[in-house]
Amino acid sequence: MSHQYKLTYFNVMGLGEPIRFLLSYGGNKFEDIRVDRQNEWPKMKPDTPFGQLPILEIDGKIYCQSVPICRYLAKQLDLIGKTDLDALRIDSIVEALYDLRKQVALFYRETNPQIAAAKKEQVLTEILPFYLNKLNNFANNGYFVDGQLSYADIFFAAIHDSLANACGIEITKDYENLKKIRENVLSIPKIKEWVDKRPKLEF
Ligand SMILES: N[C@@H](CCC(=O)N[C@@H](CS)C(=O)NCC(=O)O)C(=O)O
Repeated sequence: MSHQYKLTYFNVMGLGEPIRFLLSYGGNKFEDIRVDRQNEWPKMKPDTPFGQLPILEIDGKIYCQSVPICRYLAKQLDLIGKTDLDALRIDSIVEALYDLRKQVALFYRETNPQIAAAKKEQVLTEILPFYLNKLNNFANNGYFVDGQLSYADIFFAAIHDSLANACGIEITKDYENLKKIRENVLSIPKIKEWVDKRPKLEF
C-alpha cells in the first residue's frame, strides 16, 4: 500500500537528507516542505511534537525524530538486515554517524568565531579521524554490514556532503571503505535521480 508522505525540515540537507534519500530510494513521491528558520519556524515550533524538525507526516499523522523515521522507512524497504543482530549492528552504525554529525553541527552552528574555531580544530584533529577510522573498519565489500545495502550506508551517503562541506575537507580521502559505500549508494538510480534534482546546498 502506498502512503502519502510530507517531510517538513529547514532548507538544508542536515537531518532531513537521510529521510529524503530513503523516500527516494523507495520510489515514494513526497512533499518536501522547507521552512524558513527566521520567519516561519518560531510560529510553527510550539505545534511540533518536541519543538524540532524534521517531522514526517504519513497519511496525515505526524511523526518525529530523524533516526526512528529512517528506521521505519528502512524497514518498509528491507534495509534493516536479515536478523535482529544485523539490525542491532546497523542501528549502532547509524547512531555513531548521528553522534559524529552532532559534533560537527556544534561548530558550524556556533556563533562565537573563537569558540567555533576551537571546536572545529578539535573535530578535524580528533573527533572526525576517530569516527572515520572506526567506521571504515566496520565496513567491507562496499557496505557497513554483511556486504549488503542497509540504511546505515544510505544514512552515511546522505550526511556526507554536509559533513564534508562543514569540515572543508574530502572526508573519505583516506578511507577506502567509506568512499566505496558512498559510491555504491550514489550509483543507485533512484538516489542518483534525487541527488541530481535536489536543491544545491552547502549543508
Ligand atoms: N533528535 C532530533 C534532533 C532534531 C534537531 O536537532 N533539529 C534541529 C535542526 S537539525 C532543530 O529543529 N532546530 C530548531 C530548534 O531547535 O528550534 C532528530 O534527530 O530529529
